[in-house]
Amino acid sequence: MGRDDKILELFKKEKDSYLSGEEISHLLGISRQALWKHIEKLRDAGYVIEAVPHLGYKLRHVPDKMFVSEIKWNLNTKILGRDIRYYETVGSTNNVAYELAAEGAREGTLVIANEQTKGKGRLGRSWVSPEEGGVYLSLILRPDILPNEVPKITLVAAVSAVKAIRQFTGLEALVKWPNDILISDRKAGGILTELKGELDKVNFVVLGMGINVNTPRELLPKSATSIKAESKSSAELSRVELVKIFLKTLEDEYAGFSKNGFPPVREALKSYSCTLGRQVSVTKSGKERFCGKAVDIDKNGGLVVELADGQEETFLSGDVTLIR
Ligand code: BT5
Repeated sequence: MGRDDKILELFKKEKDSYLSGEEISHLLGISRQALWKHIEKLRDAGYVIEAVPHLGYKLRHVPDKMFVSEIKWNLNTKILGRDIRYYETVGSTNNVAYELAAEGAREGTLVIANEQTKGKGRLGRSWVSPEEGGVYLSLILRPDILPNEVPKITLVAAVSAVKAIRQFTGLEALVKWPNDILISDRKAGGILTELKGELDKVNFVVLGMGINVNTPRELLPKSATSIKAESKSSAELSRVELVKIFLKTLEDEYAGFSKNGFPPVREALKSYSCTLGRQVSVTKSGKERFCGKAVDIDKNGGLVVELADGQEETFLSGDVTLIR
């Protein structure tokens, strides 16, 4: 935790009283002048910090910044987000998390950014990640599963994202198999799961998620939306709160998956799916195209599609377009 984060933590712990400059400097082991510089930096970031002579400082307003101390404040997870790396701007949080994981970072390490300049989608596609508006995060996981089961982690995350958005906003978010989060049939979020492993062993998984929270629609691709655009209120939503709810939800779902396996995830996925029962077109590896009706999610997380000739085809990966 950096000094700014420590100062914020002190303010929040003592939110009803003033903290003297002397006290804070002493607790942090820094000079009054250095403290003043930190206070100015926090003010520049949008924090309103009142300074009253003879009384000291008091925090009056907290902006929606995804600083480490903001996410950690009252976060009730045990593993996810206990170690957090925050970036104002980064290429891709997935790439940073991948490097950290390769260096041995522990399970649950969270990499989060205010903006991505090279946000990644699947298959070399890009993820539009403008500053302030969205959540761009990656988590390092070290699941005890085989590499061919890793796509199930994407589904665990998709269920968690939908549950978190519903809890946070009341909006009817749904999963478009396998990795899209839709609200009113428009894409509001996406998941990118990457792994390092050998044939029969997973070294680590990087679970990346992007959610458009306050992002103005004009900055997004045509078919996309944001939570704010779909909400009735014009108020800005707190990305920090959403992240905390998501981390807790994912931690519970991930623990459930590790303990009970895929069946409960499959049931949840089916109930939150906007794919089942619809006519779809599925593209495999960006090439072959299949059209039919999505009829089931099988026990491995695959999408079962009934083709025009009545045959069923199961897809373990692919891109789905909803036709009607
Ligand atoms: C995804 O890929 O949906 C996975 C997106 C994962 C993004 C997160 S952000 C944090 C972490 N770090 C990263 O670098 N990535 C992850 P895919 O299913 O391939 O969808 C990509 C397509 O979604 C694009 O080709 C666009 O059509 C569309 N798209 C791009 N940006 C979008 C956005 N912000 N909102 C909605 N749709 C978008």
